[in-house]
Amino acid sequence: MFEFPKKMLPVFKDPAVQEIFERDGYVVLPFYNEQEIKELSDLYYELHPVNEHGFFPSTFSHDKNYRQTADSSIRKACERSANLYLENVKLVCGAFIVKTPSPESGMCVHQDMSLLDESRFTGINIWATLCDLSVENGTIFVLKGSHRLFPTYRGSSIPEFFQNVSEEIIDYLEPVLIKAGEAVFFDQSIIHYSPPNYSNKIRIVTNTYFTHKDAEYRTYFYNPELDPNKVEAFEQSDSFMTDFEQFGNNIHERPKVGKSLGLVEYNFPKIDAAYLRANFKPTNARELINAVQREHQKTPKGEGFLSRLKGLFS
Ligand SMILES: O=C(O)CCC(=O)C(=O)O
Repeated sequence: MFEFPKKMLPVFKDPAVQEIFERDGYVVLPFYNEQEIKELSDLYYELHPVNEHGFFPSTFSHDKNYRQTADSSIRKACERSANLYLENVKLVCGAFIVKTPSPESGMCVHQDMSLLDESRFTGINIWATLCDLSVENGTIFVLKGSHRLFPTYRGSSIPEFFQNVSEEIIDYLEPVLIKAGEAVFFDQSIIHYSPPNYSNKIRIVTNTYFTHKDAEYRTYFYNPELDPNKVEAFEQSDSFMTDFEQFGNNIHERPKVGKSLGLVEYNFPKIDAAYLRANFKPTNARELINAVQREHQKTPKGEGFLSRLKGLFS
């Protein structure tokens, strides 16, 4: 089992921003200017596969050209602001994350998969929006401070420490209500969630993953039959995120790429509802989400509604 570093290697130039990030697991900053927003929106409409629906990150696309062009163009568009705020980092992967209007476009309560040795390094997403975000169009919600509850190995084969209380966690989340051009920089180990896009417009954000310049990629896989108390570590290349073909596919299987570094001990932490009550203050997240859902049921918008309407007239 590993421990978090006593002191995170700083990546923000401004110590005050670094402090907020370390304390809360996220920080909101202005990011894209109007021209960058326009260029990225145009690029999305030029590139995106027509059959996308629901929740769709470009990293899940089977179209390698889409994945790679989105990656290089988004990383380039990020450079101006990244240079303003960050130091000693590498921007590893850029992607579009799109939610078409649909009740199926939500993303469950989760932490992102481990991509590094987190005893030394921190993986950070710059989740930057091209449109104003609201609870209605499916903004992100975070569990403030949850990035430091337990050191974890994360991947689709590894049980999550909060899996028995995923639903209850919603009562403690904070919505991140950011405007077009703003970004939330969040630690990949923070617990987060985003409800469906119940508006009548597509929601497009970009996500750019970065880390300290010296970090190397690691992923982790759990096969209890091999050893119930250990996970297998893999060394991966920096192009892992754009080249990995198993994302939207056979993600639960042992990675077909990377070099196995062998088995490492893991204590599989677990929390319950009492733990949440003792450590977090309830918020109005569920009320906000339910209000949008009730409104949608009264006056549905988006794909599900349109296809039902078409069904009535065809
Ligand atoms: O884009 C969203 O709504 C959620 C993104 C997310 O949860 C993720 O990238 O891990």
